[in-house]
Amino acid sequence: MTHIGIRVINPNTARAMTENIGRCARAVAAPSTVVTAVNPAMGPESIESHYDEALAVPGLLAEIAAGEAAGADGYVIACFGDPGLDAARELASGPVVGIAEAAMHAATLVGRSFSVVTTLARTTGRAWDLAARYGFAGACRGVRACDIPVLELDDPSSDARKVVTALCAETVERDGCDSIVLGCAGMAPFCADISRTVGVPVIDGVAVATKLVESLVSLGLRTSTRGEFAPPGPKRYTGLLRDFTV
Ligand code: 2AL
Repeated sequence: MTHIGIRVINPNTARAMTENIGRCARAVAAPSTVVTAVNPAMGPESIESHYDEALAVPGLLAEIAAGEAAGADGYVIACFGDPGLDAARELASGPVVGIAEAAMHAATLVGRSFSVVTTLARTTGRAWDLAARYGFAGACRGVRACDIPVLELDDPSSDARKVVTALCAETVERDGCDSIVLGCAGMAPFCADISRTVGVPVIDGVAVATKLVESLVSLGLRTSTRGEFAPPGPKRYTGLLRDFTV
């Protein structure tokens, strides 16, 4: 059997978070799948605003280009805002799946409704936008914020795991949702613990996106290049972005 190479891209520059994301992806990948977890060399250390998200995208696209050069079969964008997803699809020859779209699709396969539990309150608008974009606004019962910054999720001295678990349990009660979608890649290591506590499916987009990319690659399915997702045309890029000329 041939190996499937999946590049899981954490679009922030926090290396420890990238390692955790890689572990969670490898835990669900088939034995014959090779997961390479990477993060950009430039950009924000965490993505918690529209500004962070916009400035994370060039580094993310550089990682897609590096993956193409290395022969990657597919990609996961491991940040819940799904930053740069459409642009990544224009560059990549294999499938690209964002963790928010993966998790929301999975949620609607295992129940009628879901709520998202995310980090800072300021990111809740983005989660609602993505639910609408993917056609799941009617299934999304709520988006709740724990107000823990992304990098604190990764800090073993923080009580983040307890706080997020409690918020997930409270959200199931308050929203009456059939499942919980974890709204940050930094919550991926909490998924099994939270599942045991809350009594409804808890969905980590890193795991689902990894399995979806693996499935799409094994089915021979890749992003259509017929229209919108055709490779971008040649064009001069200047200044700091001069290396992004395709
Ligand atoms: C995220 C995420 O998944 N990674 C990151 O840096 N920020 N999402 C979020 N809602 O804060």
